[in-house]
Amino acid sequence: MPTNRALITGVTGQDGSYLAELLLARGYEVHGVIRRSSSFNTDRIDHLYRDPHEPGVRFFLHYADLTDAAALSRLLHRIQPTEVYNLGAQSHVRVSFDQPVFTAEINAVGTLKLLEAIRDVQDRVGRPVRFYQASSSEIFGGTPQEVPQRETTPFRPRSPYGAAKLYAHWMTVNYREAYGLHASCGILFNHESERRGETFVTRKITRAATRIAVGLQHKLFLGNLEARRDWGFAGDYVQAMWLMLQQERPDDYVVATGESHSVREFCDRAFSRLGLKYHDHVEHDPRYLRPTEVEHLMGDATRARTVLGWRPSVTFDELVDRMVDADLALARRELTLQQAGHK
Ligand code: NAP
Ligand code: F7E
Repeated sequence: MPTNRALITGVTGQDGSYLAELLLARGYEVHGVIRRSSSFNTDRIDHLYRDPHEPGVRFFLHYADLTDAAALSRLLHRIQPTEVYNLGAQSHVRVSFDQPVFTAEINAVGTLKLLEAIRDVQDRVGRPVRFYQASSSEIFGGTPQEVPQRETTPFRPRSPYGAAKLYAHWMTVNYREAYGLHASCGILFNHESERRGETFVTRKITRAATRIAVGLQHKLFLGNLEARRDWGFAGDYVQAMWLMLQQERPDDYVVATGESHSVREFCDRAFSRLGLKYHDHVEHDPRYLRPTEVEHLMGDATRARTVLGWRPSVTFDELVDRMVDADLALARRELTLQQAGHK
């Protein structure tokens, strides 16, 4: 019987899938929250899933939702996890301007519902539950901007997403101070991978550039090319999440590479790897602009480095290259299927 039992909300997402892999490799029993969907939404974790009737299975999935306090509470009482990672969210900043109330209900109040359920189960069972909150560099927002941003930088979110994440951040800090919960916030800067959702700018670029390279499309429409982000590799960032919960004392940590690049630079690198020039294919579409933009995010992860011993292992160029290479394989497969009349 594993002594470490983790519950992950958002297990079907980019980070959830890498975190589940990490925890399983470390011998944990892992429980993931999934949402009911009319189509399959478990692509990123299918390789981890085994029939629960088989012996030795340590990965389990449960239906619940961050808006459903009763289901969260029931799940916590049933599983009695030693660690809870709250990664579930409406995570798209642009979409949060279209659905601000929905975003707040999941990202802000959903986190509060989970914190309340943890407080309750901890009191009843008498065993501590360690909690990780997926905070975001979007809580810094900006204007006037302090660059680089660190744990002491003032928060000034510029989107409904950022504001909802800031509420969840402060509630996590409050539960730590008010109830002694071992609760930590990872203020993570942008992190990407070949598993990144296809409407975030990095993946949108690598998907389009590779489809253009094999002749499946010709143009890519983007918004603000001058925004700068601190882009790291998601596989590195889930290590930092785990390390936070292994500390004797809970705290909040910036997790970042310390380097920033513009969206234009990302396009340049991605298209160049394919022997293309981005300005021959990229066009502007104002629909992808945000009512309020965060112009420059770059993190100072000194605390994570000194206390957790955490360091990023993938450079910007390596990140772009691995995403392009993975998407090129997908684009080639798509082309083959199309040529065989399957699409
Ligand atoms: P993601 O790929 O968009 O995954 C989000 C996850 O949340 C998915 O599993 C999604 O389920 C789930 N979810 C959405 N609504 C939910 C609800 N109402 N109840 C339960 N689960 C729900 O996001 P990610 O990139 O892995 O990011 C993980 C977390 O870190 C998020 O909280 C995000 O806001 C935060 N964050 C991300 C970054 C980044 O650069 N990636 C940086 C800072 C912070 P479905 O698959 O069913 O949609
Ligand atoms: O945009 C610009 C856009 O949507 C990055 C989430 O994981 O990281 C992510 O939020 C930049 C912005 O990520 C397009 O205006 C230009 O300046 O890839 P993104 P994000 O908004 O930084 C933070 C840390 C999180 O916490 C979030 O969950 O790229 N941009 N043209 C575009 N962005 C998109 N999506 N699409 C475009 O066409």
